[in-house]
Amino acid sequence: MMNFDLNEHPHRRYNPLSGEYVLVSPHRMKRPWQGQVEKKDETVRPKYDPKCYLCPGNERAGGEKNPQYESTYVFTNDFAALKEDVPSGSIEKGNLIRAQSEKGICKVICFSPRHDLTLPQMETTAIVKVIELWQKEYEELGSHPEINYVQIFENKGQMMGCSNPHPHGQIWAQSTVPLEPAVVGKHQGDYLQKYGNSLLADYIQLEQEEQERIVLENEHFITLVPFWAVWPFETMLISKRHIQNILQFTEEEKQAYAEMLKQLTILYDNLFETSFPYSAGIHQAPTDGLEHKEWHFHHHFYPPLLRSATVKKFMVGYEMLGDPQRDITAESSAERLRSLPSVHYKDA
Ligand code: H2U
Repeated sequence: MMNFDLNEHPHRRYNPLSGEYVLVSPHRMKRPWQGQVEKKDETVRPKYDPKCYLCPGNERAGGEKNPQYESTYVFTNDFAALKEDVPSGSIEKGNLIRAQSEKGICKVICFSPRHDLTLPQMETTAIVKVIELWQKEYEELGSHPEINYVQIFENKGQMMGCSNPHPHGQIWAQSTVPLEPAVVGKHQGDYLQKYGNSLLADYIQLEQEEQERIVLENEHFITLVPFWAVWPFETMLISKRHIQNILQFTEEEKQAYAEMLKQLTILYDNLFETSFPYSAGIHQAPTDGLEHKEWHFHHHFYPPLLRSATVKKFMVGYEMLGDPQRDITAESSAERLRSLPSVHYKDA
């Protein structure tokens, strides 16, 4: 009988943050690359678009006018999914029908006044301003007595349902901790209690020993394709220091975080020479007033692309009914990302 080999044989990988599994089928894609590569995306967008609802000075759908902002700009979402003025209440019928009202605040953050830029093309100093706005919003929203969790995220690209190419992200803050962070918090808590250490601090150490899945590393942060990644080029950017939230960054860490966000998004754009779509977001401690020592700051990137600028991975069939599945291994994806040029293809 042959020995089990992660690069040869179908296997299930465990995600210690979520408790879920991913089915990996490396035999279906032994070579790191099989698909076509699209031509470079040479689309040029204007610096200012008079029809864009996020550009400075323009009117939004709700009738309000954006100021002539010069770096970042935040406003309350005109079509907010969560609202503050919701009556408290719940409905229960039998053992099976249950609902409870949910209070919250949704905001939109413009990363830059420039309509034509995205994070990889912005200066690091401008990305620092975005981080500072994330900090301000996490603190302010989190200080509301009825806001117990603040989700900062970015949907980039039409493929991810993003309605406007102007560089922007969103924040949804609410009274309940939603399922993903609740589960991740629980697993980090169980780990801390059992082993006396941060789950992600121990994981970083393992990855540094193995040197197989690391994509980028600087003094304060590490970006890797997690062993249990589901999306073909999924990554996690993790703070080396065991901190619970974005407010605990030192000035140096803030700078290093901005640099890594820029470097990572350049690699992504260079992979298929296109403005790389993704959903990305920060997972950090709830804002319910408790200490949450178990939490370790990290930023997820979930990009849908698989083979080229247009061919994405579908989460269908077995994946909707069984477990998520991938062919290309996390190790091959990390190797591909690592080997890409560090200069954006549009500047090369
Ligand atoms: P996307 O990043 O998913 O495209 O979302 C943009 C958000 O901007 C979306 O949530 C909001 C939408 O509700 N929006 C406004 O708040 N005002 C507008 O004038 C248009 C869009």
